[in-house]
Amino acid sequence: MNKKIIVMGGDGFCGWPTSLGLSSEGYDVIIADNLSRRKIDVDLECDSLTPITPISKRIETWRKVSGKKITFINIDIAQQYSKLCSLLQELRPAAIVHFAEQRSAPYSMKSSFHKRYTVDNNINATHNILCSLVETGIATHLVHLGTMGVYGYGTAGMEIPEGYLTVKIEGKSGSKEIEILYPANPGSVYHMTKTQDALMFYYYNKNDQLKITDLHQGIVWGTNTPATLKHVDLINRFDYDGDYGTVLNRFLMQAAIGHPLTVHGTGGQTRAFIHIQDTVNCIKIAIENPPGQDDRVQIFNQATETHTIRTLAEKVAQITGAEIRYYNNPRKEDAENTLRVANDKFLSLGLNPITLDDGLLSEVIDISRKYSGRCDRSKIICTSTWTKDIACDFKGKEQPACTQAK
Ligand code: NAD
Ligand code: USQ
Repeated sequence: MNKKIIVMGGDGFCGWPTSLGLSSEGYDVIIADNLSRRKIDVDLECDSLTPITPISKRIETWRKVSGKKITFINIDIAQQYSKLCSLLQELRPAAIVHFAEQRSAPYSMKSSFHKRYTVDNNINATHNILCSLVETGIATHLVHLGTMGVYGYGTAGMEIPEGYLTVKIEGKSGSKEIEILYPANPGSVYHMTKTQDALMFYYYNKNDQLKITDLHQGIVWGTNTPATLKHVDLINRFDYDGDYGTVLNRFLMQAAIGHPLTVHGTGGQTRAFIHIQDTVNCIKIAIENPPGQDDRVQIFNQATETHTIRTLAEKVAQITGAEIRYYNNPRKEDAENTLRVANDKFLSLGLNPITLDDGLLSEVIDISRKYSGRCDRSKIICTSTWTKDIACDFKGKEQPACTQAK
């Protein structure tokens, strides 16, 4: 059986623990990454809170502790098309896991440079993979990391289905029901690239019968997995800065270093979450359950629970005694929304979700405390605003603006 998997973006926050997880399970893992995320840290004058080691050291340490080999290939998927084709032709992997995109919404909104880079990088990367699969003609299953954000964060008034929506079309000669891709509603340039990815998957599946699974993932929290805990040199990255840090990990880290929790707006935004170990579990499940030859794009919602940002802040404050502060929202997003997400497919395939109540919040706090000396407090506030007229708020308030007005 072909156990070869190329993990594109395998040096990143989700990609590294996934690579180790798959390697532990006996897959032959090849990481393809251009290390752009590390270079962006240099540009932003910021760094992972955890001290991540160079990719060569990561791989060598993994070989020593597990006895397993991971190969690293430095390639820019968005730019080096011929190299990509040669790689696929030579390796003929059973699956490609595609993490290799610029994944921060705030980074994608910083300036026209950042908007254009995100579009160029993400759309070219995805299109190059699709095009190279057609050109080489290899029968590889593409597993892509998409986002819950493709559905938009308004109140849908229904449970968000897994990718497709049944709609009834009323015409003069009668009505009929069809299934369409759930209407795209991106909330940032980054999220827009993910909605474009979905359209490219739809097309290449229809035209070339490519086997594709698109995982609409929620916000990932946590840092370590059993594999990254095997040695300190395998530690996963931990982003805490205003561009790349995601909300729950940021709150846990802020509490650990005595910074107020930075709630945007009223904190009434509801979002979907998943622990990093469940990301790894879901990807293994997706690899092992490819769509059939003539199936349409398979879409799974990869999220295990939903919470408002305010609830998360209150939960973290309750555990740690941290102060909560409410900041003018740097983003253009609904102040409040409800969100219900179907995730039956992963549950039916055996996912046993890790939730916030499973005690792993304190693990993230402990890691944050351990590495608090590496934190640059000046990088915590989000300074990337969705439009030029939104002012940065460095101070926040004790109560959200709407509560104060009452
Ligand atoms: P990350 O930035 O930590 O990792 C992405 C990796 O891809 C990096 O190692 C980077 O160097 C590499 N990369 C980017 N462009 C590349 C290119 N052109 N060629 C080769 N390598 C390239 O991001 P992450 O948090 O691990 O996210 C991985 C994927 O999962 C992204 O596509 C993201 O949209 C999706 N996702 C992440 C989250 C989350 O909360 N982190 C949630 C939902 C979806
Ligand atoms: N937020 C705060 N305070 C903070 C940081 C964020 O209130 O200090 C709020 C934001 O305004 C937003 C929510 O928390 O309403 C989520 O923000 P986030 O930065 O945690 O997540 P987001 O920008 O949506 O992006 C992250 C990943 C992205 C992935 C997405 C999944 O960076 O790659 O696609 O989560 S989802 O949100 O489901 O679309």
